[in-house]
Amino acid sequence: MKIKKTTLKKIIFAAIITPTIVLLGYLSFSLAQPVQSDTKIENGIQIIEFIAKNGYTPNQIIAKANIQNKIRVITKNTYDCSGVLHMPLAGINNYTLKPSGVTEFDLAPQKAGVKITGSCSSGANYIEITFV
Ligand SMILES: [Cu+2]
Repeated sequence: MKIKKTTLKKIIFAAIITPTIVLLGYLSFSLAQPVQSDTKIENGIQIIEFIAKNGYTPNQIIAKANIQNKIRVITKNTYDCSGVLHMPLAGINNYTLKPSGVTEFDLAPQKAGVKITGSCSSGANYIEITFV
């Protein structure tokens, strides 16, 4: 049996293009799936962690919406003004952190799109938590 050249071209085309489309479709689906965040989950609670020393590191955090949170602030010989944290939407009002150690604050689940910002006592250092 003789296969026409055009038929052969169609077969090759289909053999290459079809898997490519399937692969691209799968990739876009899998990339769209889980929400990317900078946080970790411990015992079902989202931990939003940053370091306070000469500012806040990181100072932009993506967190998951609709889950109970804990804001965890780590200090390491922090004697500058970032040791006083002001984050009113999280109920933290000019809170003086211990100079070294871990301080945790409970934070209720937040809706997607909410941004909680914070600053040091002088307002020079900034941190932003975005819920997605
Ligand atoms: Cu400051």
